[in-house]
Amino acid sequence: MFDELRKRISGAIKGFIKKEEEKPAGGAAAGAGPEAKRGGERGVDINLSAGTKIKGAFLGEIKLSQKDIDNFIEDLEPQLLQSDVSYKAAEALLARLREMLKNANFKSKTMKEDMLEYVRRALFELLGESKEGVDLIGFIKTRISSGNVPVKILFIGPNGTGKTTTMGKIASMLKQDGIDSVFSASDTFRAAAIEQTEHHAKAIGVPVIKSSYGADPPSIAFDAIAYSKAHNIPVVLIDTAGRQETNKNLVNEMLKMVRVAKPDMTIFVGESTSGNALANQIAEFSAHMKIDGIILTKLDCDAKGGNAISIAYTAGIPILFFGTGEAYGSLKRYSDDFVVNSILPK
Ligand SMILES: Nc1nc2c(ncn2[C@@H]2O[C@H](COP(=O)(O)OP(=O)(O)O)[C@@H](O)[C@H]2O)c(=O)[nH]1
Ligand SMILES: [Mg+2]
Repeated sequence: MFDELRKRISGAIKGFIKKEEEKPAGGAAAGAGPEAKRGGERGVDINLSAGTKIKGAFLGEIKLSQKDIDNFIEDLEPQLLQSDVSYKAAEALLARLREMLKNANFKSKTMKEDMLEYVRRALFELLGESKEGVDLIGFIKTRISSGNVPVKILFIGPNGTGKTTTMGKIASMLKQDGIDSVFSASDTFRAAAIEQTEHHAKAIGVPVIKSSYGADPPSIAFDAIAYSKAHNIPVVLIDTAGRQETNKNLVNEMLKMVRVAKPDMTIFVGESTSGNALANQIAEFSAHMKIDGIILTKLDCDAKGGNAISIAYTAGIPILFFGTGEAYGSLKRYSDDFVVNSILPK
């Protein structure tokens, strides 16, 4: 989880500091001239070259020259891109970092830790701009206490991303808070999908409304909603079939589902491991229907981790949860803190 991103960011910082330390003294003397003076109103604007580093060590404070900042940003950018951070998110992050570094004073002893702290701050700033997601469980509780039930949640997304499993995780989470739900086994397309939904329903202890393979998915959702009303079950969780690509049939089926079930919330379930394809999938789905939130699954299998940042920053749709394993308990509510501290723990 985020391992590659963490390693690559730390590696870029270490490499940058090491490179600067290894600069030959001769080159340093030349570099110390104009670079050292640039923007030097504080008197400690020092190019991190060997000659000026003595001054830096002496003064105990280092200010990076423009050239040093440029070098570092150039080192860092490909590392971010290779960890699945999208170009747009990487550019935005680096622009913030660049501004921060311009005004930064470093202690020579804690240079590495200080640099890491600046990257953390830039990440917090970037994620702070992304759209804040609703607290799904809180939303459901508010609806229940105002008697506005059933609350209908629709799960959509490509094949195999974890829709059914995630639906189970949400049901389990609700159950822990004493809230009942009913499943609509509306994936009538994929082999064994109905049995899989029944398996989860049994394990969690919730009813499931099902039909046969090939049956009309919205009509099953319709029945599940009727069942919830008849049995006083406040939440209906509606599964759907995914396809590897969105196609016209699937879109029509989805639109019919939205018309019939009138979901209160439509959640896109996507795999964080699917790299740059994920942003396209989200864009394709949201071209046809309103997506209220994203659940990013398989973060535990995602060695790179950059997609969490890309999607949070770029999609314009909030991430509600991360799936971090196959167990029902492995659903982590999204927070900027969780992302930044998982990438770069303090
Ligand atoms: N490691 C891991 N596996 C997951 C996660 N979410 C789902 N899965 C697994 O992904 C596979 C496909 O999940 P499924 O719910 O059937 O996907 P669906 O086709 O979208 O309904 C199953 O083996 C799940 O156990 C997750 O967060 N982490
Ligand atoms: Mg499924």
